[in-house]
Amino acid sequence: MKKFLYIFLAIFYSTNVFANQPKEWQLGFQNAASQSMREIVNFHDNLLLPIIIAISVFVLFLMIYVSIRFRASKNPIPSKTTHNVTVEILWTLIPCLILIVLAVPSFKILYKQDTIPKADVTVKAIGYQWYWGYEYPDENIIFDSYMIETKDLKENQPRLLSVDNEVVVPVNKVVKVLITANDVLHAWALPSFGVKRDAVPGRINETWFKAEKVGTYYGQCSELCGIKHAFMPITVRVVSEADYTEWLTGAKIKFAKEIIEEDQFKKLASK
Ligand SMILES: [Cu+2]
Repeated sequence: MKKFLYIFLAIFYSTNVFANQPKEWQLGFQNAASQSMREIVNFHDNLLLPIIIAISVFVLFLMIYVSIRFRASKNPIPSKTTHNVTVEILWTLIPCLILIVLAVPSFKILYKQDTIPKADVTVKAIGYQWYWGYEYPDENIIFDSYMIETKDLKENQPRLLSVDNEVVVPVNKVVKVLITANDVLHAWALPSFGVKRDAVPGRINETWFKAEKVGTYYGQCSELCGIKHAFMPITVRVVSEADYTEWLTGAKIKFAKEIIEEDQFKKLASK
């Protein structure tokens, strides 16, 4: 009994413990950190879920009703009714109307996500078996991002979600993500931003997000890509504009894509 009480409490009080990563006994979505995710959650919680619950309850009621009302013991001679025009029109029309009611806001959200605003930062994510590689095409930065093994985890680093080199982006800026893969299909997914796109070899998909809160956000590869599919997490650190500029300066040296000339190196280092 005590165990159930703990589970119950965990479900209802765990919301604020870890804002940006999955939590134990989680039922709903992760907390939204972008406008698009807020719209997705709103659509799901306030429209989709009530309709689904209403349909399920209604069907359950009908099943219980017919089981009792038309049970064999009370109806020794079964009815021969096969058609009822009114009922048939209703059970065709009502589901159609429900679908239209769902489709309109759903497509609205979908198309809004599909239109990429002018990007402030562009990041290219490349899926490999089994880690992610990142490039900042405008900044001459390239690096690989491997999961940290459980034994090497530091405090506050969630298991199976932390990586050695995180993607760093500025807060409240449009980040365009170009997604591709080098070997097999992967998918770049970050629940808090409402972002999920397939990484297809030989093709570049794109998506975007605008993170509204500073923090660390965790995602995972979401396309079954082989034996270590579960071990190629995605970590995005959203930082202030100033911190981002500082990170860029260091990263341009540490993760330089092309070899930098000595005087250029000095120029960068002196910044
Ligand atoms: Cu993968």
